[in-house]
Amino acid sequence: PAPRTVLLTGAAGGLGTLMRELLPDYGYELRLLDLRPIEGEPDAIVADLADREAVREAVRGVDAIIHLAGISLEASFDKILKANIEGTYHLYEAAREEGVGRVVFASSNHAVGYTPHPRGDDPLIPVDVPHRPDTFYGLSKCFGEDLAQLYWDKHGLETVSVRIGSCFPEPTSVRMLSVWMSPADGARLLHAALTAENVGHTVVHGSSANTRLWWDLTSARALGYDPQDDSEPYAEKLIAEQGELDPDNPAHTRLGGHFVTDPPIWPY
Ligand code: NAI
Ligand code: 15L
Repeated sequence: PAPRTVLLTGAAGGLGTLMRELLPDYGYELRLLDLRPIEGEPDAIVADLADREAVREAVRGVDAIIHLAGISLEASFDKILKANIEGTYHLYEAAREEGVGRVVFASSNHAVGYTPHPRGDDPLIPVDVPHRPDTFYGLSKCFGEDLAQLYWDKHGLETVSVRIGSCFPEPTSVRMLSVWMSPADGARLLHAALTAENVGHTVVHGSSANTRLWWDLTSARALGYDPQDDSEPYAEKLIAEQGELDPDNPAHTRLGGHFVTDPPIWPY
């Protein structure tokens, strides 16, 4: 049966806030979890993914989990290790112990951020390119995807790993024209990932049907995702303000954008 009660981790964050508004329209009852309290949501669970007992209690009785919680940008290895690597492991252990059948994992383009994006007639980036993280942050998303594969193969716990491009109300850079996912398409994709049958562990690219798309949406569409939005109406203004992408700048030619060229965050 289609899931009804869904735990949304990271519910206080940018994407969590957007999805809290949009997902109830699909009939879901959301249970919210975040480190931070959420204004106007007194029932939200305030817990750290480091707290295994709290995480186990939070997953008890839900039909599925949308896992957005974690550090969403580059940070020191220690911080990434705790929040994204150990935190995601705790969540999967709790899901296994409580018999939750499906996780939708917020992976990221930064798991494969060093991948060059297509130019001219090059084919779109397929979903099975090798992991090529551009940061410790991206590396933690590689870990999450591999953890998802392990829990499917060993325990039969299904996951859709969504390598999200940029999900914000509007694209704000020329790069984002290629990887933007409108919030409405984000909700469509999460709904498809929650309801498609027999997903095992499936990796999908998460974006709208952008005119300047860099990656292949085939595996996302196979879940039933039918994106309705395109960043193109924003193109003229953004290009006038920022210029075209520079073919000699890796921050413009690699999928991960500036994550590829930003200085590392010390201490490691
Ligand atoms: P965000 O940083 O706004 O939200 C993340 C939330 O997770 C925060 O509210 C934070 O308090 C919570 N959190 C962090 N550590 C936690 C812990 N140890 N225990 C419990 N909660 C914790 O990030 P955003 O943009 O909402 O992204 C959500 C997820 O989607 C993240 O996993 C991010 O890596 C992923 N993602 C987002 C993209 C986007 O375009 N917004 C693109 C690619 C991936
Ligand atoms: C991400 O993974 C980040 O969480 C988000 O804040 C954006 O930076 C996005 O990628 C992006 O690549 O634009």
